[in-house]
Amino acid sequence: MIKSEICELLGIKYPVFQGGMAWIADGKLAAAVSEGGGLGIIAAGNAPGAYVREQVKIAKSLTQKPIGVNIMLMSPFADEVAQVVIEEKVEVVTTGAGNPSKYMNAWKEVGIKVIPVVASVAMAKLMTRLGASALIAEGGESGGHVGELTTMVLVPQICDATDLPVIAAGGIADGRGVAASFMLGACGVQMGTRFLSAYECTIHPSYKEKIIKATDLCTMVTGKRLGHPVRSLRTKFARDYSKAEYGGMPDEELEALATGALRLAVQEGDNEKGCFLAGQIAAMVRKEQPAVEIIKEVMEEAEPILLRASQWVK
Ligand code: TUI
Repeated sequence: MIKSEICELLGIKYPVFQGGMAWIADGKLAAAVSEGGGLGIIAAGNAPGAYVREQVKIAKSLTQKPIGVNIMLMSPFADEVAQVVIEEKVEVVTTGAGNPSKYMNAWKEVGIKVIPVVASVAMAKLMTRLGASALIAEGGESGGHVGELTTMVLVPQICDATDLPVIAAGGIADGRGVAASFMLGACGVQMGTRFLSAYECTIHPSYKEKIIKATDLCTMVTGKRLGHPVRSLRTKFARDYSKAEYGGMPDEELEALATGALRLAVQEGDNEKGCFLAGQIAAMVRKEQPAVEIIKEVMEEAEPILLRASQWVK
C-alpha cells in the first residue's frame, strides 16, 4: 500500500485527488471519490455561490470523509465562493487559473487547508510563503485551462522550490503516471480525465464515449490568442474555433463563440457547438468503472512499478 504525507495531512486513504472539473465535478462525484479513499473535489467553475453550497451539502450528505472545493479564480463569482467554503466548513480548497493570495488569510484562519494549483516556480514560492498546505503542480498535458510547462518539467522544479507536499497533475491516468509522479518528487497525484469515465460522473453519455474512444493525438489547445489556452478534444467545434482564432475573428466574436460551449458538451453532448475538455491522457481511459475502482486500480498498478525501479539500483 502506498501512503504518503498527503494522506496524513488530509486524513485520506490514497494519495489521489479528483480534479475540480468545471460543470462536471459535482457533489455526487466528489463524494464517490472521497468515499473511495481519495480526495473528491467539487468544481465551482463559473457557478455562483448558491450552486457550490448546494453541491457541498449533497457531498456531505453522502460522505463523512473530507471534501474539497476547487475555486476557478477567473470566475466572476470567485469572491462569493471563497466565502461559501468558509461558511460550509469545507476541509480543503484548491484553486486554479490564477493567484489566490487575497483569500489565503481568511481561509487559513478557519482551518481550511489551501492547496493551490501552480503552473510556475514563482507562484509555488509565493504560495509557500503565504501558508499553503500543499501545492498541485499541473502540467500542460491536462485538460481545460493549461499552463506553459509539461508535468515532467514542472513537477521537479516545484519540488525544488518548496518544502510543502507536491501533488502532480496533468497526463496522469494510470499506475505508471502515479509511479512517475513519485519519481519526480511528488507525494500524490490529481487526475481529471480518468474520472470522466467514473460511473458517478454524470456527463452526457456521448462525452464519456468520446473519452473512451479517444486516440493519442485527439486533443488540441485553443484560446491562446485571448490569453486563456484550453485543451479539449479535437472536435468540429475545436477545429472551427482554431480556424476563427487564427483567421482573424475579432476578440468579442471569438469570446461569444466559446460562451456556453462547455455546458453544451457536458449536459447535451453537442458535437457541433460543445467544447469537450480533456487531457492528452484521454487515449488511455478505456472503460467506465466506479470511482473507487479507479483509485484502487491506479494505486495497485503503481506499487510493482515503484518496487521494480528500486531493483535496478546496483
Ligand atoms: O484551472 C484549471 N483548469 C481549468 S479552469 C477551467 S474553466 C475555464 N473555462 C474557460 C476558460 C478558462 C477556464 C477549465 N479548466 N487548472 C488549474 C491551472 N491553474 N492550470 C494552470 C493554472 C494557473 C495558471 C496561472 C495557476 C496559477 C496561475 O497564476 C497566474 C498568475 O496570476 O500569476
